[in-house]
Amino acid sequence: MTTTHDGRDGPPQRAGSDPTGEGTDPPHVGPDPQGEPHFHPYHHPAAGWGAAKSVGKVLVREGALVDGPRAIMRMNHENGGFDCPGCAWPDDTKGLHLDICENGIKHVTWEMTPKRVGRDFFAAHSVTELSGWSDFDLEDQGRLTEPMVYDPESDHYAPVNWHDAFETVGRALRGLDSPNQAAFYTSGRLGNEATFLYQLMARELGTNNLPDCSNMCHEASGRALTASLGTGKGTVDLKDWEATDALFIMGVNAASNAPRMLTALAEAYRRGAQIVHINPLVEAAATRTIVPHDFTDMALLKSTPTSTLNLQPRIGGDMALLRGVAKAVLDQSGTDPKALDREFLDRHTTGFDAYRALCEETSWAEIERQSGVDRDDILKTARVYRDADRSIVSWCLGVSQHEHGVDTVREIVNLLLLRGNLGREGAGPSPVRGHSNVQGNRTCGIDHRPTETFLERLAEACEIDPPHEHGLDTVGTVQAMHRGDVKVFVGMGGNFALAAPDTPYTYEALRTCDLTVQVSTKLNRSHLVHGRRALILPCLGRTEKDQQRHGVQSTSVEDSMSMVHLSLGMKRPASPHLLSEPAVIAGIARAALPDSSTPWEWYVEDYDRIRDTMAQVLDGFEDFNRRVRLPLGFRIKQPARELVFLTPSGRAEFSTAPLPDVVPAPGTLALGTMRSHDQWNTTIYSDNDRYRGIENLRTLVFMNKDDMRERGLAEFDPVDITSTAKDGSRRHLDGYLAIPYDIPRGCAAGYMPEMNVLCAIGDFSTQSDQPLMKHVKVTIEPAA
Ligand SMILES: Nc1nc2c(c(=O)[nH]1)N[C@H]1C(S)=C(S)[C@@H](COP(=O)(O)OP(=O)(O)OC[C@H]3O[C@@H](n4cnc5c(=O)[nH]c(N)nc54)[C@H](O)[C@@H]3O)O[C@H]1N2
Ligand SMILES: Nc1nc2c(c(=O)[nH]1)N[C@H]1C(S)=C(S)[C@@H](COP(=O)(O)OP(=O)(O)OC[C@H]3O[C@@H](n4cnc5c(=O)[nH]c(N)nc54)[C@H](O)[C@@H]3O)O[C@H]1N2
Ligand SMILES: [Mo]
Repeated sequence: MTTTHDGRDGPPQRAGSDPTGEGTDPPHVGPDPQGEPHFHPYHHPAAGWGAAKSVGKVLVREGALVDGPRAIMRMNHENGGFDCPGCAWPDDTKGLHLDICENGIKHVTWEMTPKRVGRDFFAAHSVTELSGWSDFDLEDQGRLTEPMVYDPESDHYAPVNWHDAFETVGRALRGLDSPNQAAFYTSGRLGNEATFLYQLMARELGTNNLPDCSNMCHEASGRALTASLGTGKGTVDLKDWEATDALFIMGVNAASNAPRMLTALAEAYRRGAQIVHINPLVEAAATRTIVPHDFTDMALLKSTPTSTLNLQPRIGGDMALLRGVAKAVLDQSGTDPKALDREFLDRHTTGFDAYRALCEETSWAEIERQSGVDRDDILKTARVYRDADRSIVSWCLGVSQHEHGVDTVREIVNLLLLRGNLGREGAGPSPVRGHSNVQGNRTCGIDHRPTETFLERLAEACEIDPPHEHGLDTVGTVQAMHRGDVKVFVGMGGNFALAAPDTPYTYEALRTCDLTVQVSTKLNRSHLVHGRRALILPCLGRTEKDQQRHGVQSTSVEDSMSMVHLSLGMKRPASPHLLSEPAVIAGIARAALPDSSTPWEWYVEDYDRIRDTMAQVLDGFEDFNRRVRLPLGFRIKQPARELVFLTPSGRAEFSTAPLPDVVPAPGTLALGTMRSHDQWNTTIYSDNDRYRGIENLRTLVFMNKDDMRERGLAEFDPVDITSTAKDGSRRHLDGYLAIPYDIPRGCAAGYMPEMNVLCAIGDFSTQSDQPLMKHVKVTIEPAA
């Protein structure tokens, strides 16, 4: 790739990039490579000194050597710190003071950078020019400092005061023919209090158009758990992880994306628990780790295994694999009555006989073919499951982002039910959520399909008349914008342009809008791919002090295991012109709803007031203000954990879905899109993927060596990738480099968000409406 650089104005312009921003070239996401691409399979333990070294580099690069370590010591404290804005893994139950990880540190430092994007920057660079920069370069400019409005005459963003910015949004919203012409996106970082105000604003306006990142993430898990158990969340907490006999870890790259899970895995191994990893790739968490906060281990380079068995199903093969395990357990129950928990099945479940019959009918040949795993290995897994008194199944996107994601999560529950692995210590389903507060967002009302009970309570407590018609999710919003049906888009955090599927289509959709509003901390692609009018509204990050009329405010968040606790920022804000997210929402709400009787400004003076209202509306938030101030916060009651099932039958319901056909057609491959180690969704820290042995390369595709040989490909050979959508349309990424990798035949993998170019907008699951980001049907050929 050729680059030119005049040495003055920031990052180089790339000959291959698209400076008009109008074309459909794949986005250039990562930084300029720092050298030749390298691939050396990684053989070291996860975390440990490799992680420590990487942290050191980030601290130096961001110039945060003084503040970084100080902030890190305040992160995830049981009292008075801020919640790590990284992943949603829960804090240590013992209130451990150094339960931190490499990627959490990168995340915090990223927010605390001393670099700034001010009005001079926008005056110097037009939007057209910035459109040619990589996403890395955009975010690397630092923190946004004041509200900016797009000026089409000059093609530059220009400063605007908050009052006028709010009035611009207010006027646009007031001018719509219907409130359903607006959509309000949430990225999972938003705190609970802001979340509540945000959904209140949307519903007071009259729409349930509340798309969120969870529509691309764990929508399937929520729907499946609701159907099977009556509530859409996992039932276990970290204490259960500490007590369990067997952990089944499916479809998650924990060492990169939930690194604090490594501590739990090492601890489980040391006490003799079985740990089975189910993943087409043997990820670093499925090998061994050096626990980062265990100073002796660090000093002695002492690593602990984090796996007792690894299975590599084909992409999409999990459901068949689970069915096989269930079939084996049921077979065994013929001679071994203890294989099943009969009493549990009789008292708490329904549909067992039909499920048993279905397992009996499903042949081993079909199970082996669809899962891509040998019968022997499935039997081995079944033995682990049978021998454990208490089992936990944990999963993430490798399970959820599929056509049959809901059926697969329900199959996980089916398996757990067979041995009564629910409602007791050390047992149950445990989804690993993504963003730090994505679960809290849903709990606090970000839901395009709200329940009637929720709406009734909201109506009563807030004296509004909320709409009952379901709203748009993420894909629905993109399609509606594209048709011209949604004209105002508000992004409360996140990077919608790049995170959503079908990049060129999503770009067109955003460009069709009358107004796009992005509430953000850093410059990103969604500011450059904008509507006819556009605003950038910069806000406080989680590490920063949120001073309001009644003093410094804290916000609450909910982790993957339903623990709600306070987060208190302590850093001086990146700029005196930043507003908190609740204040931004209140400003928009007042401008859009001038006669609203909701006390928007009064709420923002003191977040306790928001919490008092939330306590009236949300189940499990009774006495919110007191309980959230307990040292570790509180756990939201999960009825299924108490064996109370809010299902139609009042019992846990077995599902009996047929196995889907996931075997790729001859000549095609199933491609999964995923994160590298050095990125946070659309935020890229470097071109390296340490645990997969990759340096200086993001435009790659991991392939099985036999699939490569069949196509005449050698390591680093350039390839063209073509996806075929359900509707037959084709999409391309050219010039990617093939990397031979330990992945089952017929499977391939590469990085999001670049590969969203291959994901057709219409290719979402009919069960969950989730885009099929882990199962893209592709052909891969030597580059033309
Ligand atoms: N550092 C860091 N942490 C993060 C994030 C980040 O970008 N960076 N993102 C956050 C967010 S929003 C989320 S949702 C989570 C995502 O966390 P992950 O779910 O770990 O995300 P991915 O990188 O998409 O990795 C998917 C994993 O599933 C596997 N997989 C792919 N297809 C299949 C399949 O068919 N079956 C099985 N069993 N496995 C499969 C892949 O090999 C890979 O290990 O992480 C959160 N934490
Ligand atoms: N192909 C493919 N696509 C995917 C996925 C995949 O696996 N494959 N995964 C999907 C998933 S699971 C997710 S969650 C989405 C992620 O989608 P998003 O959540 O939309 O994207 P992020 O990259 O996390 O958003 C980063 C931006 O958030 C802003 N930001 C950071 N901190 C704050 C804050 O405190 N407040 C505010 N207001 N803004 C802040 C910054 O401006 C930053 O640029 O991507 C989805 N897209
Ligand atoms: Mo996510």
